[in-house]
Amino acid sequence: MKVTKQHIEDENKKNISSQENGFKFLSDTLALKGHNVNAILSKLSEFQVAIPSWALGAGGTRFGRFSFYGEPSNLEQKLEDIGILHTLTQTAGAVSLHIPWDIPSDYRAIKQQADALKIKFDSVNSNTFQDQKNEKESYKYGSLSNISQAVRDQAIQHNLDVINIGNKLGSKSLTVWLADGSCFPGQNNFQTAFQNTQNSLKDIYKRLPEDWKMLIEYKPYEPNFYSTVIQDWGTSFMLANECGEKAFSLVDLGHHLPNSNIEQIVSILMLKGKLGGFHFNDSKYGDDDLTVGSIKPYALFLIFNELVYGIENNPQNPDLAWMIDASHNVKDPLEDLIQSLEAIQEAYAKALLVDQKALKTAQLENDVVKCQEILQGAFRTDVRPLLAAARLKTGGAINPLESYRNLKIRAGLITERGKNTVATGL
Ligand code: LRH
Ligand code: MN
Ligand code: MN
Repeated sequence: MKVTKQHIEDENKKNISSQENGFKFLSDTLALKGHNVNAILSKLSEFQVAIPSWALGAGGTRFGRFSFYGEPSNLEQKLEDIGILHTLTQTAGAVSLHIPWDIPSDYRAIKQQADALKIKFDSVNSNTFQDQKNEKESYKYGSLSNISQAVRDQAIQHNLDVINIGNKLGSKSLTVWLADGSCFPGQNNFQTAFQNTQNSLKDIYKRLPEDWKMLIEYKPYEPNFYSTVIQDWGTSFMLANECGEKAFSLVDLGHHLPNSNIEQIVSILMLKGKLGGFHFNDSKYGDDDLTVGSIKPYALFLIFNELVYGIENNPQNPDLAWMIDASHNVKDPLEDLIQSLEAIQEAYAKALLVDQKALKTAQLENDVVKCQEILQGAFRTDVRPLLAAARLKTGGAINPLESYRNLKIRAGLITERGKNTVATGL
């Protein structure tokens, strides 16, 4: 299934006049307020988010999984799906692989396919939270933190293998998320588990290629329900500092206890030059992996406000690896990802509209009301014509979701792949 230039042009003809009207009104209004609309459009076009190879099939819970027809069943088909997303949205120019779920069988062919679709290989993710076929040791009681040196060695070697795979594809970072922890008080010695993890991460870090980064993800609970070794940003930050200057924290929006002030975490990590990557999703209760912006769009905007501030003011912080880490049980995964990409661009565009100079002045005057007005003024702006204009500039669809449906892409995928497909991964 391929979305052609012609498809998009035909689709865009249907929406072009309302887009032009909406864009003219918005860009005139923004220009009057002193915004450089072209600069905003360029920033939106440049902002590319990696699609995780595991989010293209229908997700599930431990209570069941309801498959979605026409799901990709191998890496080639997953790249095809990301190609469709990227052609429509012009925002999904990267893929993030989870190993061993998506090991390429033919590296040259996969690279060629990705190049043709203009998809880069972003961070590679290791997996020591599941036991793999033919492996000697089990991760039941932890991986990098395990009390057994043999288990730790196996987990370290897996991470080195993942780096090696990523290297062949052009990836430049390794993302480590550990499920390690304990289910009951007394099960683990906190200090031993932490020290083992630190030593194991340092062993991996020592073998990281010169131009690579290591991104350390944290999460307070699940699958362990009493303690998690890398439970929060502070722990991840400590470990990154211990490893060295190429190690960073990775923030996954769903990996916080309810009501955590994520924007403040983002801000301070950037100040310290230690924010390396980002997993987008939304959450109501925990690590729900819901569509980005579907539950707390204002929080997402505030997070982007800090990201924009950090990108402008914190040269000590490197470029970030952006990825969507969402999945859903009841939606077409591609439609879900289109919604997430739109929500990310929307929050980014709104954050770019924050008048940072006026905000600083209002802060210096302790004008609390004005500070709030400045942020909410940007948040309340309907920026959708800006997003569509940015997409149009590079050949994308004015309305990706509508075009996805009009072009009957899912039906095409079902015809090609059949009804009873099962995606690999979670
Ligand atoms: C853990 C996580 C991590 C994994 C992915 C599958 O909850 O967010 O990023 O690699 O989910
Ligand atoms: Mn994640
Ligand atoms: Mn998660």
